[in-house]
Amino acid sequence: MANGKPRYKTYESPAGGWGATAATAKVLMQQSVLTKGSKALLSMNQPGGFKCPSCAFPDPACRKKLEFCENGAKALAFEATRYRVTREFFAAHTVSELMEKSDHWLEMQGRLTEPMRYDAASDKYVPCTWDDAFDLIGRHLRALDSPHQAEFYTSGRTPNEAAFLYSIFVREFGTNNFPDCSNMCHEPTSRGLPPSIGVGKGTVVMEDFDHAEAIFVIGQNTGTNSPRMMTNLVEARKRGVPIVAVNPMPERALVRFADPQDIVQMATFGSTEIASEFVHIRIGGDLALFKGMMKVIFERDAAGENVIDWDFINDHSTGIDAVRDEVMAQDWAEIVEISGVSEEQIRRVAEIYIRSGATMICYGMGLTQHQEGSRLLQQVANLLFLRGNFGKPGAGISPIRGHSNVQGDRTVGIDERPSQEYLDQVREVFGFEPPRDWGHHTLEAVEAMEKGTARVFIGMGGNFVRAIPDTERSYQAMRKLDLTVGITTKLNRGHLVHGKEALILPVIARSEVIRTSGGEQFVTIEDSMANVTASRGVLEPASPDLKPEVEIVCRMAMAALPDSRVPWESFIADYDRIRFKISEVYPEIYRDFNDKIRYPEGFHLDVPPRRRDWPTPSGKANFLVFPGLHVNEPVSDPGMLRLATVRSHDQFNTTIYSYNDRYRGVYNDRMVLFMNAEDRAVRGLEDGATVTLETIFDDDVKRRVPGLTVIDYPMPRGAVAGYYPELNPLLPLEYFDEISGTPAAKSIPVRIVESQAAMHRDFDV
Ligand SMILES: Nc1nc2c(c(=O)[nH]1)N[C@H]1C(S)=C(S)[C@@H](COP(=O)(O)OP(=O)(O)OC[C@H]3O[C@@H](n4cnc5c(=O)[nH]c(N)nc54)[C@H](O)[C@@H]3O)O[C@H]1N2
Ligand SMILES: Nc1nc2c(c(=O)[nH]1)N[C@H]1C(S)=C(S)[C@@H](COP(=O)(O)OP(=O)(O)OC[C@H]3O[C@@H](n4cnc5c(=O)[nH]c(N)nc54)[C@H](O)[C@@H]3O)O[C@H]1N2
Ligand SMILES: [Mo]
Repeated sequence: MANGKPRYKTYESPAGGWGATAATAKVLMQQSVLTKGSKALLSMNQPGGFKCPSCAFPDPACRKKLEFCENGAKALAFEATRYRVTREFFAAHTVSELMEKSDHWLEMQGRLTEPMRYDAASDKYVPCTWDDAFDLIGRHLRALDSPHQAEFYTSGRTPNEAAFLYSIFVREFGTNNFPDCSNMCHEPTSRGLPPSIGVGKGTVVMEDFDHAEAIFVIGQNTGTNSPRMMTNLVEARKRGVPIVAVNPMPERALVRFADPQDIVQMATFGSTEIASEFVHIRIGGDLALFKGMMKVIFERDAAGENVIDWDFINDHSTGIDAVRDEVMAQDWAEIVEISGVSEEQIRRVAEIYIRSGATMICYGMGLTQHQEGSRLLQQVANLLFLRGNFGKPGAGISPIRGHSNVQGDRTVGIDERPSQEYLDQVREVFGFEPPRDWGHHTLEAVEAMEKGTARVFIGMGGNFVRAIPDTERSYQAMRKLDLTVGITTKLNRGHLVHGKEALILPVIARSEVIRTSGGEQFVTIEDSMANVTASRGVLEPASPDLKPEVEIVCRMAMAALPDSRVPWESFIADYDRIRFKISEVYPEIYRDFNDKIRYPEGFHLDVPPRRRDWPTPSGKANFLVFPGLHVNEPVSDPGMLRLATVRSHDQFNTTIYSYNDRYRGVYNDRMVLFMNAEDRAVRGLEDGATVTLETIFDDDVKRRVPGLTVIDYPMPRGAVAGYYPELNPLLPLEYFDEISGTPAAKSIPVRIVESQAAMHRDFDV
């Protein structure tokens, strides 16, 4: 539980500014790392230093100032914390006792210090040697009837070198079972965009912010989840570039922001208005908005206005006619009803788009986590095609990725559906025949656990059981396994919900020095805009008994594959050897990797659509039809509300830093439900009432979360929001985007089933 009384209060100041500076200092102090943390902050995102372990937004080599933000500092402070989880800690608590503790409490215990093995007799984790740990993993993996009985999860903080070796190890072992965090995140980008533009990545780079004439920020809480991007938005606004924010929540930083890195603005208490147009979209209303905008463009084109880039359309694209017919058939009344946006505003936003000679569309989980997230993104591409917004400065599509290396992990092989060409290349370079069939994504992995066909789960980072849907069911599935392994920096729920046998293997973190027999090593990561840079930790490892992720992968491989053809041992000492293999497997993008990575600013991986080169089957940019206006199946229940599960300002995914969400005015509470006052009133509820939410879904499972405090909040009618992961029990495992397998975590149909009058609480919203 939180310390202190829940408090709800509107945040009046601009986001960023002194509030962010104060918060940075406070978190460093709280983790008792003021001097150590401050020293490390000076190296974060600087050439020769390490990459921020928080989000995937690039850091420009050209900016001469400190490149970190409040939330990056938080991530670092919690990683560099003075607190330790030792063998004495485990001796003092059974796993059942630890299960009773909150996620926040677990996080606050600090860094893990040595490998631990679960002992069923005492229900405790007990110390074990690294040798014994690898031995146990090897034994379990070798005993399986089929390699497909193991699931190899990856979270996006894992650097390229470890992820690449992991992908080779698992394929030599014989499966493509690579559930990963991307499956719950930007998978609609990875699967939805290739049919449109030929790549599943964004097409913009940092410099594009300087040339954009309009920027859209859709379904993304920039000030919290990629705060360094605020600097780009502030600069663009100062140049007079219109910024259109599309969001059911009027996120504070997208309204007004003071840049903590801007000394003048800080000294004068100034701030910049960010969104020139705020589109208060209904949850899942974006498709209708995009269709409305396209309709305006097609109408005006038909009236003879020069609003479509016909040169681009004729030279580079195919399929516009079918899209035009479908869009023109949509009815304005329905577009307005489903989007929740007036026709007048849609026309205004379309006008901004039409007037701009170069538009960037940035988006986050507000677009991807819907039942048709992948096809929704194809409509974003359609909209961009109409004005030739690919392959020119200042224009393009910009998924804002989550984890700092989630994009890189996919590039170097963490992919449950690898291409045949890539597999041929693996065979060529490593001399074994990799498995050809698709493996499991995250939801399929859970299904295999439920059925009992999965026997072993290895988690390379992350907190699988808290990140996935249907919490209780997922816990049960996990507990059926023979072995669960958590390769990790911190203790989390994923280690407490475990198989019959279980291991916790603690790793050296991003900010820490990696020393091997070959000397000091660095790793590499790929950011959201396809820049690859080196990351070199500066702090001493939290304990002498930690191992780098690379070594852990190699030793798991050596234990599981005694007859391997891969020289695993050699990779442990010298990471250049791994990078050499990466350049062999990906000669086009990673040629001369070891040379290029030595440039202080790193290098950019080629993204063909930037050159108007389209690696699609048609060789063109494809306009794709997605009929209708619904990204989620309509639900006919008069009491239905659409629930978006979102992040607070003080969390990193399943890691809860505190119970506050400053910009949304919530303190000491995470069990809240943001709701429109009229939706509340028609249900006969008071502001501050406590309610139980229930999922509306056509199976027999009762999914309920009680104890949520209703807060009046400027949500559109019919839309509510609350926090992930607390609300994951409401998200059915079967409620996802078919194309990508991504859970529709932003649009869960729910109803209120029980309520209690408001308790006396400190309310001022
Ligand atoms: N500090 C911090 N940084 C992070 C993370 C973190 O937890 N903490 N997580 C990292 C990860 S892995 C990721 S993926 C990113 C996530 O970053 P975001 O994409 O910003 O993630 P969310 O907070 O889940 O919510 C996104 C936004 O979508 C809006 N939204 C909900 N439904 C809809 C809709 O139907 N339409 C539109 N247009 N908007 C909608 C919500 O109001 C919210 O503002 O951030 C990364 N960076
Ligand atoms: N309802 C709902 N569910 C969601 C989402 C949502 O918006 N709503 N978002 C989804 C998204 S976008 C994502 S990306 C997933 C996140 O899913 P995950 O990536 O699995 O979760 P994290 O909370 O980021 O993982 C945190 C853990 O990673 C470990 N860790 C931290 N640093 C390191 C490191 O350097 N090395 C190693 N080996 N381990 C490390 C620590 O033990 C820490 O506890 O959750 C998804 N689930
Ligand atoms: Mo994510």
